[in-house]
Amino acid sequence: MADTTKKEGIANEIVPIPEILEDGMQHVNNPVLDLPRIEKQYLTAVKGYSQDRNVFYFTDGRAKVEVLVVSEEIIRVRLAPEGVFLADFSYAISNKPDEYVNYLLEESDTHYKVKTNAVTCFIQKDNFYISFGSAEEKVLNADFAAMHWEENVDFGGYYVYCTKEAQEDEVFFGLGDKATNLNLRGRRVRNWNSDTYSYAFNQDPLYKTIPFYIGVTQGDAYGIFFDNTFKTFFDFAAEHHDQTSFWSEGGELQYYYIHGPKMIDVVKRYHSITGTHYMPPLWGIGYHQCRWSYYPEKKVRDVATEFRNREIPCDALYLDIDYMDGYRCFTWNKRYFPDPKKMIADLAADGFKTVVMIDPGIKVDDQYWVFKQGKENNYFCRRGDDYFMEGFVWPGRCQFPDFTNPEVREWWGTLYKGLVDDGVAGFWNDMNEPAVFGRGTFPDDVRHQFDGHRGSHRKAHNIYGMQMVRATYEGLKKLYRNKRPFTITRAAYAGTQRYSSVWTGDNIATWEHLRIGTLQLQRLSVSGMSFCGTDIGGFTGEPDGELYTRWMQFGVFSPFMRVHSAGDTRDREPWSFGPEWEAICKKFIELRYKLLPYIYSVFWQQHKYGDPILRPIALLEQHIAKNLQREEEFAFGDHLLVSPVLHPGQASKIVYLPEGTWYYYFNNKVYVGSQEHTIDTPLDEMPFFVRGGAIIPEFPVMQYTGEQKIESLRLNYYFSADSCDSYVYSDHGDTFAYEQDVYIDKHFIAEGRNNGVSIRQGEQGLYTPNYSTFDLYLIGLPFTPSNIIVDGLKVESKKDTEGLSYVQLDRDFKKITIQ
Ligand code: MIG
Repeated sequence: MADTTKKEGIANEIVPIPEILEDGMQHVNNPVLDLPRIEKQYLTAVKGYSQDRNVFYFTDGRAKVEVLVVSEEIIRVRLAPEGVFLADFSYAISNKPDEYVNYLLEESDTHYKVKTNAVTCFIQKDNFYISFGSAEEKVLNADFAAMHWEENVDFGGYYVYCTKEAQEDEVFFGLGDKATNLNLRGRRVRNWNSDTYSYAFNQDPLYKTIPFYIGVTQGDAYGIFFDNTFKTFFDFAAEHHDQTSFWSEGGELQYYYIHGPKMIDVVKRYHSITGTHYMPPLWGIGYHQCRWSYYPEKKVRDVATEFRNREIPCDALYLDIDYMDGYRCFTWNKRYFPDPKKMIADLAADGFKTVVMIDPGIKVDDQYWVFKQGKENNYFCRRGDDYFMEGFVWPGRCQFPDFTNPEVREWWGTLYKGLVDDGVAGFWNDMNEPAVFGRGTFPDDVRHQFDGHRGSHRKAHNIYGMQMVRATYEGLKKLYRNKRPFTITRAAYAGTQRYSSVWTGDNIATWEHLRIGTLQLQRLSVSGMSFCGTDIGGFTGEPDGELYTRWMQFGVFSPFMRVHSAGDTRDREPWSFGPEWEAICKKFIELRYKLLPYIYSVFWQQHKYGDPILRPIALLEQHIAKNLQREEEFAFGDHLLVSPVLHPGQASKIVYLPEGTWYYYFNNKVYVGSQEHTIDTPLDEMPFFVRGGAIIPEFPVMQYTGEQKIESLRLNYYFSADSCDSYVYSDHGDTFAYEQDVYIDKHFIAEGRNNGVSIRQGEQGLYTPNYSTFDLYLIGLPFTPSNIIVDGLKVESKKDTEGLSYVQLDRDFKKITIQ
């Protein structure tokens, strides 16, 4: 694939310097700006190499390239233009290279090849082009030009560039939070965390930076993670149909090639280096009600009472900035909340957790303990000339902790103690792009400690929010002792999943934004941020009952399910739009609660194995070209597939179902996969399907998680003449004991035939579940069962209060056969 004749083309190409890309993704032909052009420098021919265990260094005489074997499937490349590498430090990476990997170096006349059991990395001798492929040397990703750089006259260092071939059929996914189509081909995007109130379709950048993409060509997928915290840019065959480039305003050209060829494996392997989500507390995946802001106390109590009176399940109520005293973090407004401890305790007794907001801006006020401590200890960020970085945010004049300093993070973690003692169960970190009124964010000259690798805000901007929520999470972990914290952040960098869930910021109450939300969450999920949600109903503007309700339906299948809205909007509780809409919202929130044991098991798959929670059709069927373009259908975990309704008045919609058989959830009608179907979409239903062969655990409807003890866990088996694996996970629900194997992951292998079904059970983990039996419901059997054998003994089915038959099984059964 690498073609040496192409190099001249690149050298003459007009490559816009990054500044003129400020117009974002809708960038069309660049105006030719009258700016001095600086010659780019390219790697030349390989002159030699050296090896140090799993690291290879290649040189062209001056520049050096490091090729590091991270694992059988992952290879990292770094460029040092002058032969000196920067310190090997990353906030994104959580795991060290695997030292047990098998690899070797092969040399031919034209190439060096670094080979593992899965990947071949080719380094072409005459031009230093680097490419990657399978062990069988099928190339998947190849340089279009040698890695290059350009002296950065503005602030020293280099702009660094990597240009790769883009294949004719290639499509691109990932990049975290981009409000655009799933396939990024033809797009130019950049990463610079930004507070983007009321953002529009295609607006870029937004709040988060995840410089990781997945390419799929000829049905094979690979990933590239460009671990660089400076402002980064990606061009996916936009400027040139046959090239994909990524570059940065500073830092090192350092990227990971992540082998597939299955897209889901690329995502899992990306997680293997950047970490997965920790298990959320069970209540964290229930339904959450938020707004800007619920106050005073009476209002909060009224909302809670309404939920319980109307029997609409809810696990958490949020307090936005107005709970604070003059927007001072870690304080209470005693006029609105005279006795917060009592209020929180009363809410807790009624099954509500309280979540509160914390911002990074600390009010400049010598009477305020947080400011005093920060000032005394020199914890606030300073400008290049040593003056403090000051800016206006909600509290007025503020200074900002340098979360890139480990000592500051430690301190920040302790500040939560008071609120934790008051009973607050979760924390929401906002404005951490960082956002500053008027000027947007910090000026570039602000200095950061960067865990000892000092740098300006250019380097630290994109990880500021991540380090804030990291400080929050790590502090809470100590304060709650063995209890799991619950955190949400708006800004993020790759790896933030280790510390928090995320939401997509200030969206708008429009149908278009409902659609954008479905794209954002699918994209976040394949970019390593599976625990994500939108402001259900839209943050700004006013939804009508129909939009609110359709969004709630999508919300059931959002990993994080929270209604939220701006301060100047009308009421947004599930009952705010009248009884007709309330009934449907209630039905769907109840559906979330029924599905909780399934959803929780999917979170376990994410935590333990790195599986993305939401899976676009492209990820399920990457070998079918047409499916790479589908955006509306997606899977939630292994077995559920949905296609949210995205238009007002929509009576039906065409839904593509992947291979297999699928049960329409609301009436158990069976549809054959690998084709499109027209599905009716009455207001109180949505296209929601269960995979034939699956076993889906179900809870009874509760008003909040843990309200009732489950004696017998319901399992719904959806027949298929096939074999299918299902997992049902449980643990304490709120402790870290799962890290010591105190959990139980039940594994069911169901095998269907036209005249019989058998289900075998296996398990992993040491936890004794609360339930002692299973109630197994058999859906869609093509025969009438006459003989049920459990571990060699014949049993009779039972009838429930609705007259439906089920089989009760000991939770430790080994095998059941139904004929
Ligand atoms: O300047 O705290 O995105 O969820 O309600 C606005 C008030 C600050 C922005 C967040 C939004 C939150 C709001 N915040």
